[in-house]
Amino acid sequence: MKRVITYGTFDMLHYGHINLLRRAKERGDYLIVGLSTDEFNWDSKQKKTYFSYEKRKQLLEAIRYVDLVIPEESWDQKPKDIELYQADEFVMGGDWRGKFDYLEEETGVKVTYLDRTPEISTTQIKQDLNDKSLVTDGTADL
Ligand code: C2G
Repeated sequence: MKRVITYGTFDMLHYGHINLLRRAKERGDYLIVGLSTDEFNWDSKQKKTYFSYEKRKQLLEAIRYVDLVIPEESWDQKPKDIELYQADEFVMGGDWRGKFDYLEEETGVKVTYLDRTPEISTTQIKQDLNDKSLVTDGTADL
């Protein structure tokens, strides 16, 4: 069984996240997701998530591509996780390209970066939701 591992915040889950998880799962048989805790997001990524860790975990566990969700509490837990969960491949979106190459030397895991899905991000969603011009008065133009 080929085991794949990836990490992220996955706040306000959208199709860019789903595309990443689907392609990560396609590279093996079992997908582990290291989900950033609320504390890690705030302390280490200065991110305030819309959904709490428990809600984000619930959403991820409902996705058919995801087999196990574990907490991501620090930047440097990856080698231990790779060992503990016997991951054969580590997958991240292309915005992280090069940042985790050290894992290959340190653990022997195969490191793969997949292209990001263009034009969608949690930040973009928040900006669009703040854009009043996108808000209709509820009367559809029939
Ligand atoms: N992603 C993507 N396409 C998008 C948006 C996100 O492929 N349009 C990918 C990211 O590249 C990442 C994953 O989806 O691989 C999760 O994205 P985030 O929730 O933004 O995760 P991030 O904040 O990058 O945290 O230790 C690693 C960090 O926890 C990654």
